[in-house]
Amino acid sequence: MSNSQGIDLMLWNSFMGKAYSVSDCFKENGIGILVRACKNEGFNIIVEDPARIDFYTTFTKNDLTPRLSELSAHIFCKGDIENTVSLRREWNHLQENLAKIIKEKMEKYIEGLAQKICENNVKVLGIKTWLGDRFAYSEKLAKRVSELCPNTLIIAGGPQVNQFKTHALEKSPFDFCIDVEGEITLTKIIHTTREMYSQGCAKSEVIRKITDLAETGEIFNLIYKNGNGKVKETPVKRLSLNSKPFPLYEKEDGKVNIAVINESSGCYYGKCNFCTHPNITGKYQIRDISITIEEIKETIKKMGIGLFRFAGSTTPVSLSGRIADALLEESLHIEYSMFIRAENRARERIDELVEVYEKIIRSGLRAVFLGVEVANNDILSKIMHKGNSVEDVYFTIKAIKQASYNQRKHLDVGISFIYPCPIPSGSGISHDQVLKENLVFLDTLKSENYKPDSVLITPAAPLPATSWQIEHKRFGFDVPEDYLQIVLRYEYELTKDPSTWPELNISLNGIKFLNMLKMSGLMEKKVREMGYTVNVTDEHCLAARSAGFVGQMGLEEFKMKSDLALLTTDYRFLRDGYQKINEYSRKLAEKNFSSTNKIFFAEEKPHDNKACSYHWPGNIGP
Ligand code: B12
Ligand code: SF4
Repeated sequence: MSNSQGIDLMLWNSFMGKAYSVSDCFKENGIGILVRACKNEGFNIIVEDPARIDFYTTFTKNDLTPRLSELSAHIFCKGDIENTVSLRREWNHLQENLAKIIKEKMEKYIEGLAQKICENNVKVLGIKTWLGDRFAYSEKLAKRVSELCPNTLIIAGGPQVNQFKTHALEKSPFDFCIDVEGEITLTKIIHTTREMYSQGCAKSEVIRKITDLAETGEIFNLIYKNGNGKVKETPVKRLSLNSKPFPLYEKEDGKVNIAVINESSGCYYGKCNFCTHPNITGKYQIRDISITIEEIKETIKKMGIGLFRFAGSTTPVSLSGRIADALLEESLHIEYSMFIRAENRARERIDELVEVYEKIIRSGLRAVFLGVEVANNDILSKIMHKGNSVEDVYFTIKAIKQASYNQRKHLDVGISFIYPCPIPSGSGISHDQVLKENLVFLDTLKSENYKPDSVLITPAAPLPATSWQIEHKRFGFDVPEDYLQIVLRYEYELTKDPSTWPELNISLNGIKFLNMLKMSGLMEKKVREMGYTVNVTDEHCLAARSAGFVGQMGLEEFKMKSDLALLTTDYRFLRDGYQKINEYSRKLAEKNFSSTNKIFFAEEKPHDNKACSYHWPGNIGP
């Protein structure tokens, strides 16, 4: 059967039946970029992106929600100690039932989606894969589509493929995976598929043709199975960040109006033994500042968005300082957050750092997130290979906080620790000592009035292609044979008590994973007792502040209510919060449309969504 009519591509943002994190519904720049690239090629495409609060609300609606909300108020808010044991039992029971309900809904959803793919005669199904259950459901959809519509080519890409590379195809029912970025390879495959289907070829011939292209080195970034079923990957070629298309967003798409900007990609350091980011993003790149500013301006002007998140894994102060210069020069009003890394020689450079950060804050920076990992120099250098000392981290945090005080503008600093972590052999350092040093570090910052706004703690785990994974024995990890296949589908929910997480059959120096989780939980408890807020990232801070939650109490309230919304599936708090964020983002954007501002265009009124709905970017559906 040939497949020459119909939709060229359906792009599905994989989903697991309910919201996972507050940031799920932010604008999707990765999909937006692929949509732009496909539209430029003239393809007929459909985007299925369930990460929208309205969709979540109707999809997840179930009879357990009211009772879960009631229970959560007793267990988590009122601290109803007397009844907590029995209430918790009921809570856990309902959570199990909820999981079953969600699973049934997902099965129906997958079936419906597969039917839709058939009815629309979709030539290529592209899946943006994420971790855990979302990966497992991506596989389920792929399997069902290949049964129902054997002529649809199934291609997976996105963060989970970027992280697991060939392992993502080894035991999965996709036809191909695309590594790192999809613009070139995906469009090439769609062209080939279109052409071959128009000549009446079958999918098996298309697969053979693409495999031949891979074997002869004519297609990059492709993960495929050769004639013997062996999974291979062609060399990875990256587009220069400057030539990457701007994302094409649908106007009223029900997403949260915080837009991601590719000011850089990856990490300029990229040598930490535990970190998977360099593997996910490939070679580090900085984009020309003029292009970054152009994208920000377009997003303000055409989408009415004033809130941004930088995509780089660590934006160095040398880059953010120059971006700030350009933002200030153009008098752009935006607010944004980003990942950073402690600056080297921060003690000697403290005055310079305070000065640059003051400027960056004036340009709109409102939240940063950085890894401390551990407050012990021996471990930082020998185990983490972090390239920073504890002193660097301390003085970087101090500089940022001081700059924020000087500017009288609040900036949230989130930091993360890995505890428990591997320890250099023969060093005599104990986990208790590490815990103590971490707490002393936090206590010092607090007593000197440089207290970070949030602390995130996770246990060590060897992630794919990191030194911790490749040389796991050297670092004291014991992992099962099929470890990467297990982690590929491992589902954990940060909002849930780690003791309810599924067992991961790994250990660190004989400490089983569940006990490692308990150790992280202990550090978390102690950090809370010191008066710290825990487990909030920069993007969550940006969201909380934009939704009107101020001070530490405000952040705590936002965190607790959003966690409860995720746990109970009663999404009213998220829906209200997102509305406030969108309003705030729009107001920020409007500030740029005063008659004196350079990006003001008299003929357009971008703040009036209805008035300009015929403008860019239009609809992305076929
Ligand atoms: C910005 C960001 C987001 C944004 C924007 C989404 C985005 N673009 O991915 C928001 C805030 C929405 C987000 C949310 C989440 N994120 Co996030 N995010 C990032 C961050 C910082 C940058 C991503 C980025 O902008 N990359 C640039 C864009 C252009 O790349 P891209 O989206 O991957 O898309 C390209 C390719 O992957 C490929 N591609 C993508 N999809 C597809 C599909 C097909 C078919 C093909 C062929 C190719 C392809 O082509 C695209 C264009 O070049 C990264 C860390 C980092 N520095 O990389 C984490 C990261 C990707 N996020 C991560 C996670 C875990 C999440 C969340 C699950 C929750 C969380 N924060 O913990 C949610 C899930 C969202 C959802 N819908 O369910 C993990 C991913 C781990 C994993 N293996 O899944 C990362 C790596 C951070 C980390 N923990 O280390 N995130
Ligand atoms: S942990 Fe941070 S500094 Fe280290 S390689 Fe990863 S992104 Fe870069």
